[in-house]
Amino acid sequence: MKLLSLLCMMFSLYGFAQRPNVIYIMSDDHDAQAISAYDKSLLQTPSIDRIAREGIRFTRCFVGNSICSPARATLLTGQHSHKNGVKDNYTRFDSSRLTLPKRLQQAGYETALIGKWHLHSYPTGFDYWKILPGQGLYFDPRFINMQGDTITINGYATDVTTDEAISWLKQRRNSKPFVLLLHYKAPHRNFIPSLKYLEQFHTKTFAEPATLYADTAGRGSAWRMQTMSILRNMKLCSDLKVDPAYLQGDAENKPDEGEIAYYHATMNRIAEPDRSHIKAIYAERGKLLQQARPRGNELLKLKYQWYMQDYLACVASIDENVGRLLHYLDGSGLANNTAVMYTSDQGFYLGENGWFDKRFMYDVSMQTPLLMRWPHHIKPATTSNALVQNIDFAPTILNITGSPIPENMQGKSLVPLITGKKTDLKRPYLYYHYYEFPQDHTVLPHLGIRGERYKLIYFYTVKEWELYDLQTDPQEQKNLINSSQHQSLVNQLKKELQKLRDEYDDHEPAGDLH
Ligand code: SGN
Ligand code: CA
Repeated sequence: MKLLSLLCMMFSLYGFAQRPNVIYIMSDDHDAQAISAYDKSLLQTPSIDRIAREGIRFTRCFVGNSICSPARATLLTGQHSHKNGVKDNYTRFDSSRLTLPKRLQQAGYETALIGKWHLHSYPTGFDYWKILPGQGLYFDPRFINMQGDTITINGYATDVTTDEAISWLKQRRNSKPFVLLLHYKAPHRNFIPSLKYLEQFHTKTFAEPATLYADTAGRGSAWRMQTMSILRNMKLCSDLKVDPAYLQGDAENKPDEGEIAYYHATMNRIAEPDRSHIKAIYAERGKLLQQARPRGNELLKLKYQWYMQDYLACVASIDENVGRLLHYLDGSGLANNTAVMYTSDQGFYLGENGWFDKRFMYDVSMQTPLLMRWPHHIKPATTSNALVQNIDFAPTILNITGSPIPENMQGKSLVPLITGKKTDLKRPYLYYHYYEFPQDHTVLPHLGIRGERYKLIYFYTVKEWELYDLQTDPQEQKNLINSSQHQSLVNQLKKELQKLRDEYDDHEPAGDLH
């Protein structure tokens, strides 16, 4: 390995640099607000921030369908959901498609995928892969390897997934450049931190978002129907790990058998002595509930804090592991010629509107973090406010590797933005289409466009439109669709929406949208 690094360094010194490598890191449900490069109010993420400090941070990166499998299919194809066939989490990805990794292989790259996959078919186009089945497990995760065997690797998923990535990098023997997709399972629900970070976070108190206690009065059907409420839908036992023993005498909060079984199964995966320590911390939550019997907003107040403690502790593990990976790149001589991207499959509600989960076209869940470092190509500490979208990721990776971008990819390369050649992509509106209903949180299907200032949304199964002015109302609390001053804008935006539907060739629902 030492010899290999020495050779790499000699090649770059003498200008025989190989084509660049790319490491694409994608966490699951990691909201930008939980990255200190975006927002310092919740936690510090020094290692993820380092990518931005030495590279670029996108402040307006969005997805086209804010949910897991569709985002992953978009990464592979550079296409919106209606084109790549994966509109929801239950659809199998057609693995015979000519995807990003296959195109990279054709271009002479070595390709690898480690971590969450969630596309139901086996991965194709990767020289190496090791995936977490389904959503994956936090403790002692199971992986499916290329032989089709399911193996258990002891440890905490975020640590283990990073170990696997570093050992793949270490054992590489060929001289090809590589693209590695590293997909963390964390911080997906049910949020189960490692003891180290639970100990750090369980005593912290976090500022409440302004809309934590928002209610549904005066809101549209989709808002009223969603089941993303921390108060009503986040479960005490399975989500917040309150020991069911403490809830037995509380008729209103008594967990059902399924939840109790889930709680025990989850805890039993944690090896001792950590399990006992973790359970002791969570027992405190149970004791508090047993004594205080909080209801309504008082209960929400507690649930929100516990949610944040667990979610952010999961994020802290990711940050530590991103640090480990960057450190390995530094030490191995790979850092100089490797572009590193950090993103998530979409944003996530951290209590705004009283919610968790994603799905909605509102900015909280439509936005996704995007940070990139590529030494000698990206000026350190650059910020881009350009409207970019996850359909752009595949074209960007192809462009970095010097490979052609095929016609059927609907996104654009971000390389002109990251290298400072351009400041925007001449694409005034981004397209969005969400489908999955009623699973898992009864969010009605909708589509729409997002521009610099305005967002138009159409919940077509109930024929309800929404318009938001993101400049005066960034939290999207005031639907302006019936405002008389905005009617000509509404008509113009409807035309823009139709234009984008034609351009992207999306004809569902059929006919004109009224
Ligand atoms: C699970 C979660 C849901 C979540 C979906 C999809 N429930 O079903 O809250 O929306 O995954 O998530 S849980 O009780 O199992 O945590 S996604 O990231 O795969 O889209
Ligand atoms: Ca997700």
